[in-house]
Amino acid sequence: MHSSSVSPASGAASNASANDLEAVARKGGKLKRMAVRIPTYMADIRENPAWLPMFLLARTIPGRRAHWLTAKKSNGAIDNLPTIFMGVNAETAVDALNRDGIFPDLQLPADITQEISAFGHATPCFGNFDRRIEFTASDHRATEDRLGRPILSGHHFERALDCPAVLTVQRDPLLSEIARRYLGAQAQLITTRTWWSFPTKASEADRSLASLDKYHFDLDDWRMLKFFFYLVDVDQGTGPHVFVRGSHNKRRMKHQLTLLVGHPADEIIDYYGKDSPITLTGKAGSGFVEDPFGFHMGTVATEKPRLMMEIGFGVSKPSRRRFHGEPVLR
Ligand SMILES: O=C(O)CCC(=O)C(=O)O
Repeated sequence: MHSSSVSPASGAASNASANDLEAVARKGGKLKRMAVRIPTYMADIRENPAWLPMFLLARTIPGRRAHWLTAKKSNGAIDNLPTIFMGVNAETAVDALNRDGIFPDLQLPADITQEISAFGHATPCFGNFDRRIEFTASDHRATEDRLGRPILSGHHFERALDCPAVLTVQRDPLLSEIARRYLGAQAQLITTRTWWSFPTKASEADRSLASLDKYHFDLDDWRMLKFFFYLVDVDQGTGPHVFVRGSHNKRRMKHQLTLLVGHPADEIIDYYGKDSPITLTGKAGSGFVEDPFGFHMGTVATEKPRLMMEIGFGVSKPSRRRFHGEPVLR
């Protein structure tokens, strides 16, 4: 996996009225971003009322530290079981996670990559999280033309589990071992998803639902770890993932005391430093693991679609719907 430092443009306005306009646009954007997520949040509270205190407190450093004290030490029971990830040392990965919030050196075997990639190309996905928009990736443009609207993402939802190679990765002991060493022995699988991100001109609301083009952190559980794998070659034109090193255990007070999880690039760069964001590019099969409390984002693909898989671990009972990355739409 290649990682390079980036300094996303922050777009400084040159006079007062431009500043005012930018402030109004930001406010409108914030409201839209919150609005698209509200139905999902309400469904989460109904399914599991314990989600609400997590959602309010896990964004604060004292709240997180207190919860981290409940982590039980992994008993090593699954250490050294056979894994498809040859040559990866769990301790090295966990050291990098503790230090930077990310370990960028995972690699799927070629046959597994090939199988998941073939599955992702052949299996119909759901556009913009909407189960009424079903198409195969090769029909993306035709589907946009037919519907007369941009389609930014295509999720396979529960269909991902029909692919045996996805299950092989999901159940690999090395991933569980890294999760147990980092999150504690309570670590359990909470997500498995495969999805496309397509090059298109998407609305603010669609980009927000797809977690694209805005630094944010995830609040689906008190402590989380996400393994991501690219299933096509990903370069600058394929919407690479970006992670802000060191942002997993340090947070500006302003960002702890707001309900928003997304924040403007300039605020992130000012606080964590211009060299802290890394852009992750790599061949099909390359992967990385990150603590998603650290600021991160996908970027919108400009040239080629990206196919990606996520295997996520947390410490609380998983939500059935979130397991495959499905939000509730209005
Ligand atoms: O698409 C990506 O690279 C980012 C996904 C993301 O931000 C998330 O899962 O929270």
